[in-house]
Amino acid sequence: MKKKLVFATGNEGKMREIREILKDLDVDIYSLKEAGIQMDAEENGKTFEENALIKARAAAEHTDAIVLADDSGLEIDYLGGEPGVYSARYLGEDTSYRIKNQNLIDRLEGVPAEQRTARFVCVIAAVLPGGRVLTSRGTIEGIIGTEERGEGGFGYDPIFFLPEYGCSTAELSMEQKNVISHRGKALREMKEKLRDALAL
Ligand code: ITT
Repeated sequence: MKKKLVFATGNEGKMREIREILKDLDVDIYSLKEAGIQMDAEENGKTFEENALIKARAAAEHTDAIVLADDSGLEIDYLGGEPGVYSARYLGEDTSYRIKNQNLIDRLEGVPAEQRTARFVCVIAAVLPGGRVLTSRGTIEGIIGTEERGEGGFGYDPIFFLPEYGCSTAELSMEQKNVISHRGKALREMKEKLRDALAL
């Protein structure tokens, strides 16, 4: 029988990407909702690593499955790394990304392209049955655009511009984004670690 893997996220945009990236791993993948787990982990860590582990450990209390969690965000150099670990909570958790994205564009008004550098960061934490912990990290570099572009992806994707591709990450297909994204990189590294640790 296939092993069960629960991915501890309530973000559906992330979950779509995760399913695609992990589809060749020999496990049955469940979101928190599908696993019937209700949790409200307080993400009070100062780093992506700490928060990913907080989420994974909180979910692991409810299941014997392999548990993974993703903590990710956007770091804008000109803003001293903001919104960083606060990316989901920036301007309020329920504020639309139209508003969040426009606010960041406004804060960078008049700033030249070479100073608009930014990166998406993704840290994945795994808690294995028995309690062993694994982590992996991926980043993608880009610049903050001067307007929203594209309908794909989620969150800050419409303002995250990739100069070498001439488009934002919201203008890529999910498959294209997964090949180069922070989440794609972190999850492919995690896949190898899980294969080694659990002979998957
Ligand atoms: P979970 O904690 O339930 O997984 P969340 O959305 O609260 O969901 P995070 O705390 O990790 O997750 O916050 C990540 C935020 O960073 C996310 O809500 C987006 O605003 C942003 N983000 C992360 N990856 C992104 C991506 O690939 N594209 C666009 N925005 C991204």
